[in-house]
Amino acid sequence: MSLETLAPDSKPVDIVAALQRDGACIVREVLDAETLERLNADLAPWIERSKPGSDDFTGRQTKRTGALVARCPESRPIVTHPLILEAANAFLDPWCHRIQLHLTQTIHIMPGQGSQALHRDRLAWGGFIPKPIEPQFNTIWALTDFTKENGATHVIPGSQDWPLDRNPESPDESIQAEMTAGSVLCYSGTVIHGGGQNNTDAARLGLNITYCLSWLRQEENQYLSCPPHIAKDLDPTLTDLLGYTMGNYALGYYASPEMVDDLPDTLPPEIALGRKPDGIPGNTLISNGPTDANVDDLVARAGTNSSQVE
Ligand SMILES: O=C(O)CCC(=O)C(=O)O
Ligand SMILES: [Fe+2]
Repeated sequence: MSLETLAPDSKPVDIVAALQRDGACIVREVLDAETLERLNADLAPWIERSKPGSDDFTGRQTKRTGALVARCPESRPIVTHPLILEAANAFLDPWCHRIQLHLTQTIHIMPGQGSQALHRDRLAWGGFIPKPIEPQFNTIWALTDFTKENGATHVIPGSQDWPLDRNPESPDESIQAEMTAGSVLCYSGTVIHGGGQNNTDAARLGLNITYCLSWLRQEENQYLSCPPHIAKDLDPTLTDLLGYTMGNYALGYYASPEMVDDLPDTLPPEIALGRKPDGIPGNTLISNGPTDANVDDLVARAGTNSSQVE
């Protein structure tokens, strides 16, 4: 049993192949030292002020910090990292038109924290998603080195193929994702894994960024963690991932909170951010509603005038 470690110049298809085979893989040294330093400096004040978890699963000696897209500009290029985003899109493509951001969270495992219960992240949806559908593509970026001693993530390669009700018989069935800072562990929503025990006197810091099918509810509510007044200044690649775009024909439109005469009540979310929708092929909601000709007018009336963007 092993976890494949890919080189930094690997292709998205290599990650997808490893995830399909093992449920997880490491891509080593994706972030250079300078990027890592900037990222850690941006995150540190937020982690500093975060409280440890209040139950055993989140970890009473573990600090979790979210809303990273809104709070930490340095996290944004990590969320949209081309290698990872392409791999996530390719991996989840069989089950959706689009993917979206599921959560952003630093996981700061402090000295004395025990192992997290092994689990599958897809249980966030309560076990209702049929087994053949893979809902999720996950990453944990190592922001400190991940070692056996400091709590490197445990993974059971191959467990994505087990029946969903099969649990590991012993923690020894797992292996740990040991990797240097700047490397990233990629894993599916179905593979069994969990945070490790920290036996050292320094914290283990991971940046957990996960993606899911755009027709599922997000674990971290991105419309609240990154509301329109912040999202409107972000890159469209990022705002599409947050969910400010149609997820499918008829999925994700909004109506202006005030009734505005002659305004379609099926507005694509981009209008609330003050910009044109990208649209998705065949989306007649968009083509029947705001067209290129009237989109500026719509943005003026429904977007920036809306209380959602104030
Ligand atoms: O911190 C880790 O290594 C894993 C955390 C995890 O799997 C979770 O919180 O769902
Ligand atoms: Fe997890």
